[in-house]
Amino acid sequence: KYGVLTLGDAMITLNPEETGPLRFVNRFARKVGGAELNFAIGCARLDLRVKWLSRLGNDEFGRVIYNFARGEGVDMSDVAFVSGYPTSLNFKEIREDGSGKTFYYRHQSPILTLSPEDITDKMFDNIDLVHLTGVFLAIDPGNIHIAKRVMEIAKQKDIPVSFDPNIRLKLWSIEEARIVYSELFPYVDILLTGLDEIKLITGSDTEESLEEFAKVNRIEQLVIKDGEHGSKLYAKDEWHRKKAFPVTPVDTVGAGDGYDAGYIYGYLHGLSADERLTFANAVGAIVTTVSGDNEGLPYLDDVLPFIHNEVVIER
Ligand code: KDG
Repeated sequence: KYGVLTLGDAMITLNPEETGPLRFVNRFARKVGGAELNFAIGCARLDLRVKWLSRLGNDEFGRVIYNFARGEGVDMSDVAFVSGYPTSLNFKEIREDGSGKTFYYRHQSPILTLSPEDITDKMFDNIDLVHLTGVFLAIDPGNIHIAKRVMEIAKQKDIPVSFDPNIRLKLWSIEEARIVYSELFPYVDILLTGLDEIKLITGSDTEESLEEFAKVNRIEQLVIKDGEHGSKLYAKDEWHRKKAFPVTPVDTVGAGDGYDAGYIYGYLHGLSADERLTFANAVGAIVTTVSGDNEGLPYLDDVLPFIHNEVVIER
């Protein structure tokens, strides 16, 4: 099995039991979220080995997240509980079309206690790819030093690095984000980004400017996600495009993380560029059909029948 390392903050997600503006919602289901943890769960369900490096509050909610992730088969050996930093919370709003918004209570996140010295060489043993996202970077200005250390060790060991900017403008400004991203892009081999995000970052989303951006930053694979319109990849001077699968979304939060897991699965298993896009599109689409940030992530056995539109009979 291929091994993946990721790191980031997780939180208790309060998923609304009814759609509409948050201020009118009275009932919530207690779930678990966090971009990098969603990604890790996505990888585990696709039968990859995955280690999620993090810190959790030494509290009841920290235990919920720990047990949940462990139950999903995520390697939790580099997760520690810290006192004095409550586990983060996220109240979600879901609109009638399945689109979501997040309301964070994560100003004192336990991951603030993580420092570059906590990153050791040993964590990279048997790792075939490292994946980071911009959510981790947005939480604290100092996190860039941790991200850089992770990416530098990965480079030394010849481990490819994937990155999803995952812009969260509730956590930092686009100006702050741009500075941090520009320092990290040169380390990135595979960039997985939303079309709207890359426009925010570079100021343009024309294919010409994206090609230039990929060349300047030596990004080997530039993957552009565009939700219901599908996704495309620029690699080796060529564009590949794949349409999205038609689904009726109930909750789109976490679809991008699922997409990333699907793409990385395809990359590690040597799928062709077109097959990678199709596989990742399928994983992202399936995620949107289930309520919750990661509940809808498919198992490996679910993806191919979905792609080929096979009816699975269960009785
Ligand atoms: O990508 C989905 C995540 O964003 C969600 O699970 C939690 O908002 C979240 C975050 O910042 O990680």
